[in-house]
Amino acid sequence: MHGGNAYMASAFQYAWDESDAHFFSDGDPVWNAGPLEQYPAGSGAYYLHLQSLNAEGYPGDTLDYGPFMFDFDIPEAGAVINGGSAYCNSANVALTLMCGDGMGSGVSHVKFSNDGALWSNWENAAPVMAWTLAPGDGAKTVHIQCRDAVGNVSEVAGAAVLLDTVAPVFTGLVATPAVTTKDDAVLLTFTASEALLTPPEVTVNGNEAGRVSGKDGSSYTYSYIVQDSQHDPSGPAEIVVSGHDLAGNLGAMSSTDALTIEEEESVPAAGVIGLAALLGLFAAGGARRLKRR
Ligand SMILES: [Ca+2]
Ligand SMILES: [Ca+2]
Repeated sequence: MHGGNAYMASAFQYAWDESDAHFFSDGDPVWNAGPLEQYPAGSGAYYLHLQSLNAEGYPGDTLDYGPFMFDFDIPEAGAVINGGSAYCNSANVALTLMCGDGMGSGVSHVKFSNDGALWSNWENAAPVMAWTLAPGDGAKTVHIQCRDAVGNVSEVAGAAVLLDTVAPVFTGLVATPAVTTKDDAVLLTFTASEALLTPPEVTVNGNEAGRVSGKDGSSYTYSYIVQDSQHDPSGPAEIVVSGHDLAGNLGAMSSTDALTIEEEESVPAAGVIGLAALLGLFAAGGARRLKRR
């Protein structure tokens, strides 16, 4: 039955699709001469399936070739600076790549620019990449472009950040009253040069003062109750104000000019007697008791 060239393939049925297996039927096209050229309908993984036919048209073995990867789609570029922070306090930043290529061949290379004109060389893409911003404080944009494994190049994307290398400055410290003694309430006012991450820390002779009011880049008011001579010795008090700006720069001011603490006056004995007498007057209502003193 299968004599002569019965086992020799004289033609192939073929199929070209995105499945890794194919069940041939009589309807599949036949290839018996010339090159077999196939084109993908779009990006994706494609397979070429062949089934040999002998001269009498009987099917033999099947062969599956593939996957052949096609990627016609450009990748998408993106990045955030220092984990997405709006501010940075150094020109040396970390770019977290947010590039994607969907089901394509994958992002393989990236390049960066500070001005959109002068670009770095293509570098192998990594999840986090180091970059140096253009010098000088202010708003910065890093331009990013990526390339997939077959060479499709993305549009240019941007990542923005505000570079701030200047620490906040605290000025205009005033203590009211400026001369105090134990148990006095002192109001401390000052001004911060810029917005702060959190309200500044204020200490008097190392003891914490409490915030009354004040916010972001404006005047602050703190209150402090003068403590005993162990905590607040007599003489100029050291007041320290410190705080971080939004970029994390720490600023601090120390002053011994604003507040003087005086030794607590010892209450004279006559004063005590006088007070007791006055209380006695109200308690007893009698002039005789007052007279007795
Ligand atoms: Ca692609
Ligand atoms: Ca600053």
